[in-house]
Amino acid sequence: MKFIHMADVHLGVQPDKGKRWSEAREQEIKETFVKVIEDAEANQVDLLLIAGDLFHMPPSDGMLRDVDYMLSKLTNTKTVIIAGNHDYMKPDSPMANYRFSSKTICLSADKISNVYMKDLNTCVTGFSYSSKENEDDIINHIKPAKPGAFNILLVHGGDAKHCPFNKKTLRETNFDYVALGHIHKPEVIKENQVIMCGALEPIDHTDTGARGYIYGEVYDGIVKTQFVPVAKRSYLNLLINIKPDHSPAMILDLVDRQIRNLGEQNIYRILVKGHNHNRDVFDFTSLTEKYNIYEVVTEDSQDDYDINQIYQENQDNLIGKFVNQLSDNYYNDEVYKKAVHYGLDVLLNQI
Ligand SMILES: [Mn+2]
Repeated sequence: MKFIHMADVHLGVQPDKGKRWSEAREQEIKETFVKVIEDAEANQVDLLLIAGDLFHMPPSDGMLRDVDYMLSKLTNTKTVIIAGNHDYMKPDSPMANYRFSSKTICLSADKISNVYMKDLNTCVTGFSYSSKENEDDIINHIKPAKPGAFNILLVHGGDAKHCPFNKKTLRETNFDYVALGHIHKPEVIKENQVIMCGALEPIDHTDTGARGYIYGEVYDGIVKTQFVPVAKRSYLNLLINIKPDHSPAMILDLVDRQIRNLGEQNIYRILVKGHNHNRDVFDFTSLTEKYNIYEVVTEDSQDDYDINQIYQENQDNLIGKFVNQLSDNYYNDEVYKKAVHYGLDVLLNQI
């Protein structure tokens, strides 16, 4: 039995509203979803598991018809979906009443149910959300429904307000595979058995790193899984540490080079850290026009000097004498404060 496990596709989301890549991202998320369906077809996968938040909001009939049409291209694959906290399913919602023409089953809301596929001797147990939150620790208590079959648990959750679970309990599960969704960062909780697959595409700048889906194969009850990165872009944090001999032009060149190395398609946060010795002004406008830069965060550590500690450690030398002479007015006069910082920049860097 071959399966694909994905989650948190968030169809319909427009990430980073107002940024120039925002609309392209909405489209890319759809394209990547289609890519997974193509992969499933190419590999003649038996089962496609979608562990919640396929849609960014409760889907309309039109959105469901679109997805149903895409899934109907699968000749060999059955799809099992649950609704998550974003695409939750109220009893009167289009999703609760939709009849799929593809081989797709959406598990019902709130009450645990299961679907047994005789040809695959596989049973999927799980439930959909009917509202934005579900604080039950239900996951810790669900048991496999079909002894002798390959039992899969399909669940959306993992924080206090969304089906909290205990990782230790999950590691001792009697399910043969636990397909988790909700947390956008992928995590293998137990190798080949309990996996948070992560979002299919990153949705915001906190979703750093590679994203994709889990591909699994089961032979004689033994599961082997692998992460398949398919996201078209990543969010990356670029940490730039300023050194005393850096100039603004050098820093800009360095960032430019790093972005070209890491991929111009990616979306960057530039974090400029360290002590800005020369009080340089960094203007990233030229790079912001050229690349996808979410934001530039400059954190000058010029106030990091601990004057008391520096004095204690340097009482016998020039640094201690210097601090001592100017310390009386350090906290109440900005000019003195600056003078001490400029002086320490020079003195401390000579040691
Ligand atoms: Mn979610």
